[in-house]
Amino acid sequence: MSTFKENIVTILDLDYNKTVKDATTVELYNAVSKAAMKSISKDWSWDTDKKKVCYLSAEFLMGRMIYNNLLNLGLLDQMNELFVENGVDFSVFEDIEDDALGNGGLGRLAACFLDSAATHNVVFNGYGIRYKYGIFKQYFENGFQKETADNWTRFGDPWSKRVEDDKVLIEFKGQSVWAVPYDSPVIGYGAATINTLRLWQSEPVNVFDFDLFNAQKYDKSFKEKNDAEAITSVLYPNDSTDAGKKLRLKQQYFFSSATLQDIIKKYKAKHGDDFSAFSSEYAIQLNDTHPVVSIPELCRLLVENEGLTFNKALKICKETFAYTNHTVLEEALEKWSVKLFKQVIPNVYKYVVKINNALIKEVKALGVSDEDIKNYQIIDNPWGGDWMVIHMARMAVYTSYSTNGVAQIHTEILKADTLNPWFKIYPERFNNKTNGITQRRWLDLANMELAGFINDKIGNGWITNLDELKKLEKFADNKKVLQKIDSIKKQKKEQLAAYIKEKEGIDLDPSFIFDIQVKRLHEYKRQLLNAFSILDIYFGLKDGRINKDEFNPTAFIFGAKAAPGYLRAKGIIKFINEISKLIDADPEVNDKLKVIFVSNYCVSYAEKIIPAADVSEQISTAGTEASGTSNMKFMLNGAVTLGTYDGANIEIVEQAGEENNYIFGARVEEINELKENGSYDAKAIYNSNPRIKKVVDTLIDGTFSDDGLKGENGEGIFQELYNSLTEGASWHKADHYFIFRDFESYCDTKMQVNKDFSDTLAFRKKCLMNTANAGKFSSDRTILDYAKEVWHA
Ligand code: NBG
Repeated sequence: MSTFKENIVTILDLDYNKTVKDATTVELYNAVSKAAMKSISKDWSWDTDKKKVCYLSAEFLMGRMIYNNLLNLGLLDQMNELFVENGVDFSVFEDIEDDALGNGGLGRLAACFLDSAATHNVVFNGYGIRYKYGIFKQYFENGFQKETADNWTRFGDPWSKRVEDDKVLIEFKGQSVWAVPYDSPVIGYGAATINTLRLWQSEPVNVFDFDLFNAQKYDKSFKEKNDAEAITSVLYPNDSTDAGKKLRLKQQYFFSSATLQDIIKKYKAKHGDDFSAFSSEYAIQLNDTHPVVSIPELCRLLVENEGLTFNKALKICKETFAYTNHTVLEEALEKWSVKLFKQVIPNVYKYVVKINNALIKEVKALGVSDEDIKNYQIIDNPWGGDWMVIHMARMAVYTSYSTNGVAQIHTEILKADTLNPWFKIYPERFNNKTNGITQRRWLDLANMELAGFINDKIGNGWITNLDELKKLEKFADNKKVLQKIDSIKKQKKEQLAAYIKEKEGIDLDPSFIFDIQVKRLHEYKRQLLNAFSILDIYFGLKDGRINKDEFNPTAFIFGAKAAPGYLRAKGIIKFINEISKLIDADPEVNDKLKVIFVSNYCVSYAEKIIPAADVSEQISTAGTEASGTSNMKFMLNGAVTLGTYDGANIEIVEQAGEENNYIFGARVEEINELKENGSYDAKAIYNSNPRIKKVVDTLIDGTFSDDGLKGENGEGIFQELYNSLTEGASWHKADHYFIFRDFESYCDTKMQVNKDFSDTLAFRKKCLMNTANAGKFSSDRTILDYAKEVWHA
């Protein structure tokens, strides 16, 4: 049999008539990927007797697949050999593949889960949407975020195969489309198990109307095709209008229905019409509320196509579905307008009504009073009048056997607050599964230098059992080891500086502290607080409050995309870019401070940024960040966390020790109290604290210009940000996210980090303690917990 290397050479020859030496990068990429696909073809199948977990998610943020797949297949060395023989650089594919089909932590979590499940032999298949354009590409113009479409398949898509035979019909009111699956292999480490990521693409039933075309009505002749393709054209289409909302609902129904039809078909091939084994054969995990329309859809399919009674169908749903909640933010808990729902999928709405009726009967029997029923109703009018909505989270909790949060504090908040009425009647359904990340991508691949060093010291068992890292603790006081860790960090910082120079054209001095905040841009994540603290340091250095000679030069690095319609988030990006400009132009401080907002932050960028961090900024208002997962990646790569007691930060500090991290700010209890008793007076703090006033006033005192970027009501965006902090807005009180409350303790703690950095080895000891205690945050642990406690797989 020919080897992987030989196959690459053959494919290049057959497909392109080229050799490794003269092939273009794209040709090489396609040949290597195809050869790898060939090597797994006989081990990759859906067939298994084990329990199958179906993970339904609107996002899968896979990142570049080629290196990871080759690593897991054990083929990376062969490729490298071939490349060395032919003078090709190992990292040639860095600019080839993009990571498009997700937005943030929720999508990246799904990708880490796929990797962990396949590595630990859990049958776990992902189902989602094959968007034509994934998340937009971001660039800056005069400090403003601009967006362009990301056509991620422009280099081809060698890691997937179209499965024509498995296409299914999806019916909306007045529109039918094909859902056509594209399957990608998910290869466990050591090729333990090969699972599947199945992404559905929407296609027309009739590609083209010949009669209309003949009649020279060209646009109309393609209408059906365009309407069908629109469904899977973009990730999270702008939903500020009804048309946008409709499209999102269509997307959700599209991939939910396609997936369920697929599962039923596979089930029936084995069991015929007897559905009694369905829930012991399949578990369906709903990743947030986006796929929750699956619940009434499964009822509908079982009743209308399979002839089950509604009660039987409902019972199967309750035994099959499990739901993960990823947010407590009110605006992110999806509620669909009944009117819209009925316009798009009236057939499914009928089952929502039936489920709602069953629910009311059931909770009444449990003793819920008529008055309290309103806290449970799936179909409800929360704003009064006849503006009826469907609460997707409520439907998910009712019609499933498990509801989980993604970090301990988050699960506690769900139980005590967000979903409290449900916890009261179904306490046994609630459980916590703290998120995790895969160490294969986030350490072994992203930081080969550190990984190699760890292997030398404690062996490589950590690659599939991250708890092994604990063995590093015995080196915590070993000077040589700490020096080595410091030099590896420097190397990663130099690499990042070189990359930033190449990508952004910006100079970055690797001897600076790298203080990094990378995540989606959102007010609750408080990038604005970080920006204010930088200004506070800036003014402090200028007026002598901070001693310039004692201050360790620091680079503050940001990466974030703002949702295209989220004006304040875009304003914050502009603000940070303005700060960067101010500092660069000021010779009094520019040898001490640097602010960089990298463009188009994505998985591949994260793989470069995270290993280079000294400080990980995790500064959300306590009680708002469900978990966070970048915090875990930073920890694993030996950065200290500068953070609030929020999300998984709490567990990180619990594992690695408070003395090795930097915690500041109000705890969730305090925030809740401030909210409840209405005693928080942001304006008063602003007026009485000159440091706060000084940095906040830069929004309006002419220090910076927003260059005409407008806010919600047509005022300048900096003015609007200022108002939101000092006055509030129609939908919230002043300083909604308690920036002023935490400002001073944040700045003080940041200065403490800066001071501690002077003692290099003491600082690297903290870093090492973080790496050594990151075991809990492997997604291997998370997946095995789900498998045992939720899926019984
Ligand atoms: C996000 C949370 C993060 C969390 C990820 C993964 C959504 C709706 N939620 O805190 O904001 O880490 O989910 O669980 O994207």
